[in-house]
Amino acid sequence: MKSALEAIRAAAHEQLQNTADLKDLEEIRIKFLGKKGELTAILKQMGKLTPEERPVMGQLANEVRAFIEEELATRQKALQEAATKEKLRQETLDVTMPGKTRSLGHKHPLTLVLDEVKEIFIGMGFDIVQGPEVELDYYNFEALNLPKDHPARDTQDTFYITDNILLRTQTSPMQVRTMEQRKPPLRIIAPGRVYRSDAVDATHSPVFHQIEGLVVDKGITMADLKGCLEAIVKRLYGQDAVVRFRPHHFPFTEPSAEVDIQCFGCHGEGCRLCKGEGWIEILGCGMVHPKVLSNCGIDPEVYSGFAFGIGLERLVMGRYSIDDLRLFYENDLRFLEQF
Ligand code: 2NM
Repeated sequence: MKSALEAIRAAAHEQLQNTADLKDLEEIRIKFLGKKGELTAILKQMGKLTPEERPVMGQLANEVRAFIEEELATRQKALQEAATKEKLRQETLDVTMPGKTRSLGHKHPLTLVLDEVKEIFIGMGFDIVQGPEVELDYYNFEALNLPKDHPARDTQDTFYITDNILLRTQTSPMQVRTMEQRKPPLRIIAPGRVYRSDAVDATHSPVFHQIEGLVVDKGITMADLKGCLEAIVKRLYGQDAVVRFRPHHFPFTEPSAEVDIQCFGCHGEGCRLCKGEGWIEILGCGMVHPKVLSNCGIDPEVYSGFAFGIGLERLVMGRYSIDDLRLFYENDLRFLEQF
């Protein structure tokens, strides 16, 4: 029995040295110390020993058990440490590695200039209003003094959805809606997308952007219109921009005018940029027609106002010397990245 116990001790020792993981270790524990294990099997034979041999063997068996338990514990600790170390090694973060840089997007040139225009108007006390692109015929035409037979209502230019629903051809329907809802004094601009049934070329698109403005109060005159618009034009094109007002006609304003700036290419001499004119048209404006005011519930005997419309694309094209409007809508990064 003594040699059997010694053999168990030697076998356990050798197998423990070769364990690769904690699972092996548990198998070895069961094999030697478990209920059906080798040591237990030997101890069951103790009854066959003489009374003199029994305590000696008992002690030896206890020694072997203690030896195996201690080696198991030592081995377990070593394996656990190795496992932790390996886990840490795998999870190591190299904080000196270069990061993955993301390229930052930026605003579209139309948005860039629109934001600037909004800031100028906000600084002058204007509110920004926005509203539907799908409009009623009433707001887009009728209320603006464009009766059913008016040439500007031509179905060739307007995208109709039904007889009285259409895609707005200007943002002035928002001026009408605002006049219906608020009382003067009013100072608003309505920027946004508008639609006209035009074929695409370098200067036309079926979708483009307008910034329309409206001021209504007691005692507003043509002098207010001229002063306000001249100030705005100089903020947009520079303080030495030369501005002129030229008589024009719009159904919703009376009198009406167009505003030109002297060509910055030739200073009025005439060149390719201004098509030999010396002047470049930049906006339309006028005193709000009394019929428009009364259509919106504002008494034209008490109040007067002026209104204007600026084409955003043309403004941006002038600002950055862009000669083809299609560039704004094609989303070619080689173009967009320049702003
Ligand atoms: C323009 C030119 C002149 C205009 C008029 C109005 C309203 F609603 F007050 F009558 N809004 N916008 C207007 C006037 C627009 O665009 C070239």
